[in-house]
Amino acid sequence: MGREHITNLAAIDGVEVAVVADVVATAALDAAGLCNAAASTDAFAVARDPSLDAIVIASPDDTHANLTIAAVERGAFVLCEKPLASNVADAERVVAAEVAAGRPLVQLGFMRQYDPAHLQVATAIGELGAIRHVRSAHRNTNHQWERPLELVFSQSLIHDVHTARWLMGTEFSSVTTQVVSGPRPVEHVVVLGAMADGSTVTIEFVEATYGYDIDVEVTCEHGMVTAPQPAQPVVRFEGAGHQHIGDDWFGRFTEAYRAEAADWIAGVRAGEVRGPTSIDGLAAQRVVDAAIRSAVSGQREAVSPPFVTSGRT
Ligand code: ISE
Repeated sequence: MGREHITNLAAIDGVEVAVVADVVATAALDAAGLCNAAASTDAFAVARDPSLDAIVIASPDDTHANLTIAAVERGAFVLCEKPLASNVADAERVVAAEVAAGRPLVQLGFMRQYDPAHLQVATAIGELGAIRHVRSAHRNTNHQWERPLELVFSQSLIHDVHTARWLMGTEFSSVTTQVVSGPRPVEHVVVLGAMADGSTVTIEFVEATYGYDIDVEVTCEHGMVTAPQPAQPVVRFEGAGHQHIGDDWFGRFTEAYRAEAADWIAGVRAGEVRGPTSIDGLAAQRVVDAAIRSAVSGQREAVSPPFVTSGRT
């Protein structure tokens, strides 16, 4: 993920990727070589370096919160990959550090908000009256390792939670989770969300074997919208027609990652955060927390209300 950000940022006029940090020295050198940057094995020193205007955090999930706090405490802008933290308490610490810094500094990598297909849905629903239901289907490429439910939620389903909050403009009030196990502990997850305004959400997750495939559909008072698949040629060959789907998020969200980088930089230059915020990260983390509790309890679980501090919600 770090290499994706380096490549996209280095292609923007006037942006210099100055230092790349990785605890593995050869990986740091290798990635730094993509953009003639310096290499470091000390990410905290880089986050605290006052000569750097802005920091991208694409390290392992459980380091996101402390690295973000280190950068925010010295007033640096941050683009942090999702999740904001690996638990609600740490996500709250990040928001508290940002509030103490006195202004929004953190953008969270919920890149679907920049995906042309998702943006077309957001525009189309504007004409169709109140939103009644969002369905987000996340078919992930089969991972090499077996992820426990907590990681499936914090790495994958958290995107769908953000999609629903962003498109619907309302918060989750409760969630009910059903998990299907097979050869792997988590094969299939379904989450039913009740939203504060009475609308509903279903999120479906599968560790698919055939490719990386994301669908979103929104049912409104006067109509329904589904996201188009990215345009691909239909190749007719040996008696069949084929259309490439892709097998990871880099392919599916290429445009989204580029647009995210460009918007983040434009925000940094203007001294503001334009994309998804730390509050979005915390809100999504709270939904994930309740959904995991529901998987364990077998009950519908309430989602804690949105964080409110100094007028920011
Ligand atoms: C992965 O970690 C990601 O970051 C992708 O955005 C997500 O769609 C995928 O499910 C995760 O495994």
